[in-house]
Amino acid sequence: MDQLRLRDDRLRPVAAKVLAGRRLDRDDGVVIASTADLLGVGRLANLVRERLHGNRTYYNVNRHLNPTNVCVASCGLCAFYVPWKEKDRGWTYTVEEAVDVAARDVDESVSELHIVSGLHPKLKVDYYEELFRALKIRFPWVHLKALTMVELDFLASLSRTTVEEVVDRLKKAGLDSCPGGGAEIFAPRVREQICDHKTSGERWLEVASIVHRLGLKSNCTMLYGHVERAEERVDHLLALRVQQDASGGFQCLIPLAFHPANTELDHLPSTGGRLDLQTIALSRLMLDNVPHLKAYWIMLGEKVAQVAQHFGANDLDGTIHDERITQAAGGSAGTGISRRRLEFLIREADRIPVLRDTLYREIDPSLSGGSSAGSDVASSTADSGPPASVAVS
Ligand code: V47
Repeated sequence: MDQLRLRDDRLRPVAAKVLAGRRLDRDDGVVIASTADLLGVGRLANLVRERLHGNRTYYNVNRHLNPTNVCVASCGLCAFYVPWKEKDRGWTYTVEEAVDVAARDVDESVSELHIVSGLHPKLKVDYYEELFRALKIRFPWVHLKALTMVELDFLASLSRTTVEEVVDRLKKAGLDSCPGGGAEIFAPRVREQICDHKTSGERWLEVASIVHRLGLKSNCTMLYGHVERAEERVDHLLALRVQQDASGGFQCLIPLAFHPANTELDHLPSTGGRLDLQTIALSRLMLDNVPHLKAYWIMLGEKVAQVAQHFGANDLDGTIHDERITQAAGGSAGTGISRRRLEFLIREADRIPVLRDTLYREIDPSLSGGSSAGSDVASSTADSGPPASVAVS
């Protein structure tokens, strides 16, 4: 206990539970979320992180693909969508166009396509079936991590069928797992202000349970740093924990730092490093049954994402070519980074880089080929220093 050098006495009973491997409760979470002792909670979260993953930090080689940004939901938090009545300002790819866009950055080194769209009122389940089939034909080695719980729910009602039927059909077409977006903060008070017309928190969790029951893994997220209170962050994590106890399919939590630019909430400030790190630590400590925690460098910035590796995170996500959601909201970290740069960031943070696939299976880097998207766009430079990020396509 002394080694933890806690400066807030309220953290002592929390630390006793963490040291004994016992589950934390809501009151513990509120203390962790509200204490001024950032380094104390960081040490506690790091203890759990090292218990689970030692000195390893995972990363992957991936590309994002957004078949459309046209969306009927009009969420206040989002700068990415174009409303249906202004659809000509946005994009909606045909299946062929979507495959061509993906092909710009997919080679043998890319193990994952992260595919999310707006809620487009004309793109039913058959569009995504066709898209996934076409992507699997063109890139058979690539894992398709596609469609949030919100999109699956929307597709089911648009196609006048059930989520079970949608998932079953999409699995047959090539869907391999689902990303964690759309969870935001489950509290109705918050959803009314940031994503009024979107799937409720309760329904998000129910759809996740269906996805897990049908044999797919998924991720989960928490969007913080807008109008939510500390207690609502804790309750969000506890709701995910209850769901994970029941259905067990979450592989990873990604705390997402809110970016206000170009959204209806642009009067709010961006998050600071303190809230970022304290939220990573809170997440690691409360969500004791989800194995992995991503520090999403696109939203945190490279440097905070590095420090986060000592506050509970054990993953940096990926090379992330062509990310558009954060870019639309004023993200300044850019998108698209080389594998070499990611490895540099991890080593410089005193962790050991481990290349993984979407399901957290280790990949031998020497067997992962490729040139453009993942590995070595910038490593052909003669110097041995860290290569710069690759420009947005
Ligand atoms: O669902 C939208 C959030 C999510 C903003 O599963 C915003 O591996 C910040 O879910 N500022 C998309 N966030 C990102 C996401 C994700 C990212 C990386 C990995 C995985 C995974 C999932 O981003 C949205 C929403 O929650 N978002 N607008 C914004 N202005």
